[in-house]
Amino acid sequence: MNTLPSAPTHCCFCAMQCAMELHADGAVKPLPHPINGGKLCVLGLTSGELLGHADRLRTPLVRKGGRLEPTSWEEALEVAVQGFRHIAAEHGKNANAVYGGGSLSNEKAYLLGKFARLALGTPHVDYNGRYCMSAAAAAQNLALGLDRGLNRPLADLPRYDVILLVGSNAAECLPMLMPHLQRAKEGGTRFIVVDPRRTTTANLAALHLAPRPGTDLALANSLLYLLAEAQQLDYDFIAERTQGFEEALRAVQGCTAAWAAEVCGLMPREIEQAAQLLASARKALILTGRGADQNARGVATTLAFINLALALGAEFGTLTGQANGQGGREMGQKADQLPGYRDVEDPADRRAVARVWGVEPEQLPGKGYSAFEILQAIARGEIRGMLVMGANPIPSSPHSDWVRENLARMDHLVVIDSFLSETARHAKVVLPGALWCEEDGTTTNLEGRVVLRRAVCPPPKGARSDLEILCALAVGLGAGQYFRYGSPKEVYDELRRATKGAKADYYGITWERLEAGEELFWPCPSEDHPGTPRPFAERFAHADGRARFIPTPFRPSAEEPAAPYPLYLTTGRVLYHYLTGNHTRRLERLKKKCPEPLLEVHPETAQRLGLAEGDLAEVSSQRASARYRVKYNPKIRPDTLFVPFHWDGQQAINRLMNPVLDPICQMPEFKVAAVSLSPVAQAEATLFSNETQMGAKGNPVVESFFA
Ligand SMILES: Nc1nc2c(c(=O)[nH]1)N[C@H]1C(S)=C(S)[C@@H](COP(=O)(O)OP(=O)(O)OC[C@H]3O[C@@H](n4cnc5c(=O)[nH]c(N)nc54)[C@H](O)[C@@H]3O)O[C@H]1N2
Ligand SMILES: Nc1nc2c(c(=O)[nH]1)N[C@H]1C(S)=C(S)[C@@H](COP(=O)(O)OP(=O)(O)OC[C@H]3O[C@@H](n4cnc5c(=O)[nH]c(N)nc54)[C@H](O)[C@@H]3O)O[C@H]1N2
Ligand code: SF4
Ligand SMILES: [Mo]
Repeated sequence: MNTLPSAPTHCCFCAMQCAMELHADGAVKPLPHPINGGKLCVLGLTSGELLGHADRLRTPLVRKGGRLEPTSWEEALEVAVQGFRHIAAEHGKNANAVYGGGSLSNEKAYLLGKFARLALGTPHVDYNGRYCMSAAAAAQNLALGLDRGLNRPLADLPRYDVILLVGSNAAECLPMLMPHLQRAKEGGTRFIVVDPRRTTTANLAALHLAPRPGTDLALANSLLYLLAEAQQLDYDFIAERTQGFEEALRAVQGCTAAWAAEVCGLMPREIEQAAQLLASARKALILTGRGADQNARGVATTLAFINLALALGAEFGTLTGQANGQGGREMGQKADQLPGYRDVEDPADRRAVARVWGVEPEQLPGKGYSAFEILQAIARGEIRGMLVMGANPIPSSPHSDWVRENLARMDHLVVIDSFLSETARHAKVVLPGALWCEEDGTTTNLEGRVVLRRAVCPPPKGARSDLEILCALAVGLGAGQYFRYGSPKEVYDELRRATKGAKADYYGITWERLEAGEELFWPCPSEDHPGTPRPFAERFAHADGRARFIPTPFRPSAEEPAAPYPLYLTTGRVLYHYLTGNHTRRLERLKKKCPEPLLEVHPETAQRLGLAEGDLAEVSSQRASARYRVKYNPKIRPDTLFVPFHWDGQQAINRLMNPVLDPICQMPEFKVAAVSLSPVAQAEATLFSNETQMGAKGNPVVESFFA
């Protein structure tokens, strides 16, 4: 491993992938770079504190007599391997599964997919991106022929004179995107922001619409209808670059402003104003975030906004969230995909990957279950063993009490993580892995730009690099011949070859070009190719070069508020914490800023129920109840509550969420549930916690080795 006392790298948190210099002592300095212009947000600035953190896992753990006990690497790997072997022998290879993550580098994601298919021989490999980008990814694939997120460089943003931002709180979630958006605004771009809350991001907006959660589809359909009625579409663009317009238009007939206003809880005038603003644009851009796609109609909703963009001759992009959310979904850790976005059921794609892996195509399993379907198969007893790497599915999945029960009960759960996550607490084997800066690697940011993260130090004594761990497990499973690598670069070189000629072609993006600081966007088919910053500039990625309109008739949410659950609950993020908080809840600076999840509620709603700011309130859905301190937010819809999902234990908001899935991409409905709200008597006010697994305190199992 090539390590230095300090190294140029990129942040471990969001999909911006800001450039930074990291020192082995944890000091962080922003680097000048087109992504972040020499600045970092508070998460990036704090990230170095993960290095040398006291809670770091420094020895493998194996469950003995119900407790996780420290043990040797030899024993832990043996127990991990024997568990998978035993399950395969008793119940078949398909009874094992792999659950990956979008924080993993391209090399780790690639090797994890290969591990599932060749070492475990199971089709069931999927990842947390299923909960994140899968709706927008599926929609872009269907409509544009390719999913490459934002599909343009950040520097292009000021080119648009109107930007419609749907369900994205960039100010807290992609903080370093804000300077790009601000620059656009200063140059005259007018923003329309669609969010049930008037967030800091919405301060950009010339027009803010606050629809009911889960109703964006009705809004998009109505905007298309109104603009078509007013003959304000780009008919040349529709004729030259698309197909299927007439049918899509038929599907929105009757979607008047009055109808959409009724469905969305808006004023007809607000929808008409949005239509007029869009019509006034020479060039508009529509961008979607998780507010638009994390619901059981996420694909249809994203498609409806793509239809709108195509009809206007405007452009469309979606904002990826996780550090390597983009690369992570291209490298073959998805149930239906092989590296390079290859189709696991397409014979030519299978042959291409099998050739690089040195196996027969028949050896590659077919399509497996998606993330939540894996959890359902565990509940049925069909899947009995699982390797988790780069995810924390207990707190991040809907109906999480049910998920926890099933994972705790399964025969064999193995987790590779650098900190003991909620999921790891229920494992049979925990293997201490590396942080992002302890192993060289590449990621692909929200623009589709590939960046190189250099290791600044090796993993601490007792922990190992994730790549090394996967290779050791593969050896134990009898597949060692396919897992011989001397460095992350060797994995990357194989990955380039496996994606050669595929949609997400990395072949021309060599490690050396990245080291030399070249700005490279995939696809990049050869070493002298400049890469593709704007894949749809000339043609879309379908064989005929045309984008597809796809009809998107409106469907309501699975759960609508009605007595005894009269309010909407929606969920999302705050600036100071990241996803399930397994990293950020351990960082003092961030914890101090934001020690617990707050329930955002409109003051009118709160006062009607006798709730003052800071009071403890109970939120209940059909599935569970949880208690939070009340935060007045006069900028949220009075019929809607908002709770961030970064915490665990009793305050894990996913205990309440509805596990209904989008039929096309299997995205859960994270943005809509029907709930009730009530005050909690003072006497009961201490009966909750959000920190079941943090640190050594109060956890007898880990005290022995965290001391
Ligand atoms: N600080 C921080 N940054 C992060 C993350 C983090 O956890 N913390 N996570 C990263 C990841 S993985 C992701 S995917 C991104 C997510 O980034 P965003 O998509 O910006 O994040 P969210 O907060 O989930 O949702 C965005 C907004 O959607 C709104 N919303 C809720 N329901 C609806 C709805 O039905 N319709 C509409 N239009 N809006 C709705 C919420 O009020 C919220 O303001 O952030 C990334 N960056
Ligand atoms: N209610 C609700 N639920 C949601 C969402 C929401 O908006 N609302 N958003 C969803 C979204 S967008 C997402 S992306 C998911 C995220 O869901 P999860 O992926 O399940 O949550 P993370 O916190 O990202 O878990 C990552 C784990 O991997 C570990 N890790 C990080 N990097 C590495 C690495 O390089 N190697 C190894 N071995 N481990 C690593 C971390 O320590 C952490 O424990 O949550 C989803 N769940
Ligand atoms: S914007 Fe994202 S990538 Fe940049 S420093 Fe903040 S969390 Fe890290
Ligand atoms: Mo995400």
